[in-house]
Amino acid sequence: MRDGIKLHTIVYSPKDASTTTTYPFLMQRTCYSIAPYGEGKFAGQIGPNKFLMRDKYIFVYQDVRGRYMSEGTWTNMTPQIANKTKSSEVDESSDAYDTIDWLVKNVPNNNGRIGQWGISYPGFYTVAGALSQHPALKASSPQAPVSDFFFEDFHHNGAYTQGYFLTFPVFGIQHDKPTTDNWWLPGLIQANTKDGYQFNLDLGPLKNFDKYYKDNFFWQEHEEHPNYDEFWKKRSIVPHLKNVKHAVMTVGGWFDAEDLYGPLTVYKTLEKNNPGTYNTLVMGPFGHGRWSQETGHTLHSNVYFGDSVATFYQREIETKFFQHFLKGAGDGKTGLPDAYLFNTGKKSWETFNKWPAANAEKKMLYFHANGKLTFEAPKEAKSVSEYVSDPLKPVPYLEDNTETMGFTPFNYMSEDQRFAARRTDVLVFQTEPLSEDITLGGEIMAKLKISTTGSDADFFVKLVDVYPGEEPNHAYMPNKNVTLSNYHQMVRSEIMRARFRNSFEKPEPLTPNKVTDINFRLQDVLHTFKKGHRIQIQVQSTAFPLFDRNPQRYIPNIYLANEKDFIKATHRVYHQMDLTSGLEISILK
Ligand code: PG9
Repeated sequence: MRDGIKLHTIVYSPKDASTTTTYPFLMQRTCYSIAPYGEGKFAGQIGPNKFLMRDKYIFVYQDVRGRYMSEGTWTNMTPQIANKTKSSEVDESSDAYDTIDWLVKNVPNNNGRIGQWGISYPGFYTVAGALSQHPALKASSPQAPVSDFFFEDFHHNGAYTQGYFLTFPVFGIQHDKPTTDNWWLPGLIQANTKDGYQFNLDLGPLKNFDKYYKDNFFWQEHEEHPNYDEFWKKRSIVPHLKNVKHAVMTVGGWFDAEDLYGPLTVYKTLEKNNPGTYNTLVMGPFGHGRWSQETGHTLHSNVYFGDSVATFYQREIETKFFQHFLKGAGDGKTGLPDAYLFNTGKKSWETFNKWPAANAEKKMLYFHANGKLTFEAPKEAKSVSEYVSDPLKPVPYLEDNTETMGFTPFNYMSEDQRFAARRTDVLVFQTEPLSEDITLGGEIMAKLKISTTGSDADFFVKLVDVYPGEEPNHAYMPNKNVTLSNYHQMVRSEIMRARFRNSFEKPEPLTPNKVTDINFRLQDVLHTFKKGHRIQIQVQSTAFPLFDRNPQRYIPNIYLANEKDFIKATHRVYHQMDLTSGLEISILK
């Protein structure tokens, strides 16, 4: 690299490459190792999918700075340097530029064009690489890209994603020299339970993680930066998404529990800042990165979406994108739409010439007394729902315990929510069975009027598709203890930590018993609620251990809160004429 650091890079060249048979590059840069290392050692599959592998490219894999066999110092979400002038000023864009330049000039029989792709953290490196401005870079596909750790992965709207508690060794221990080994393994928490709810509840306040992570620099950085300060802001790639001239296809999964904010934000920001640049979005019925793995019957948790959906994406969308820009005319006439999105209710692909769709109509779904939900504003003078939230008995974020000691959450994004609907600390508002299909397509805003006896609170809002009682099970139910009759399918959810309601940089306590606006965005959806189904919205104040518990008494830094700081509080949600609450949704006719 320009600062002298060497990044370990593996190049797989087709055997028949020659001066008359040249190939483009397809590159992935990653923090997760490019094993297997060494001459003659080969991965089972190379490239984004088997179609591109068979179609033959020069596939390139690189350990990013500070990871595995590469030199240098690791930092999470390498801060992007906008105007680099000195060779000592390096970031993932400059490392990508220097790598591309070396490849084009030193790898024989290339056709002078390079594409890049990556899922999740590699998706972030793809976005950063897209900002490199290297003339040989013709196509980038950031997939489930991490864009900003304060709004996805480790935090959602400032609430800490406690479901990530096992991952800190991977990201918070420097390697002392290039290595092919997983140097961070000894740092992993060895728990003697599979029940993550109990493990985290027994652990108590977040400060008790210090017994595992006191030497983990990424955990310390969480403790030191509870608000959206310079530390997190400079690690967001979103403000830099300008002057992108080559083709970008951003890919995500509607049920991605890790990076959903990223793909949607990257696509929309590129669209806004780079008019005229080929910029498209693909969103499938997938969990994190599962569009890269064909499973035959395509399910997420208990929901079945059809067969070979990942193969369709790989063959008809991803392969065509790269072929066009790396081997073909490269004029943008790919035949692919601006937005290729899977409708998770109709269970079929739909195409749009822009997203959010031009014909989306914003409408308010209002909460009402007795748990009703309608498109009409409430007329009552006084109407409120309340619940007692107890951080010592938090609402589980899902009923199935098996994923709570996993590295990251997964199933909850479409999991059955009826267990929560039956709790007294969860508010439920739902429509009558629909007389016709209603398609929600686009952005969603939660608009709540609340008050609380405490001085801080979290509001976790869930958009749920309630199936009719006669809904039959499909043929591939992964869990024999679940019936789709009256299934409360999670469609979308998001948390808002009330202290950040006016500013993520400057948190403010709530004034006890004072009516306060809590407005926040849930990530986009494309979901048809079918005739006979109900639209349901749930509101709760804990979702554990997906998110850390709010003490509900304002503490400047929750990472340093003590047991005694956690208090029960009564939260009220107003649904009356002058104080309405509900979801602003986008309806597609
Ligand atoms: N975005 C994913 C992730 C990041 C950090 C911790 C855990 C997961 C990913 O890179 O897979």
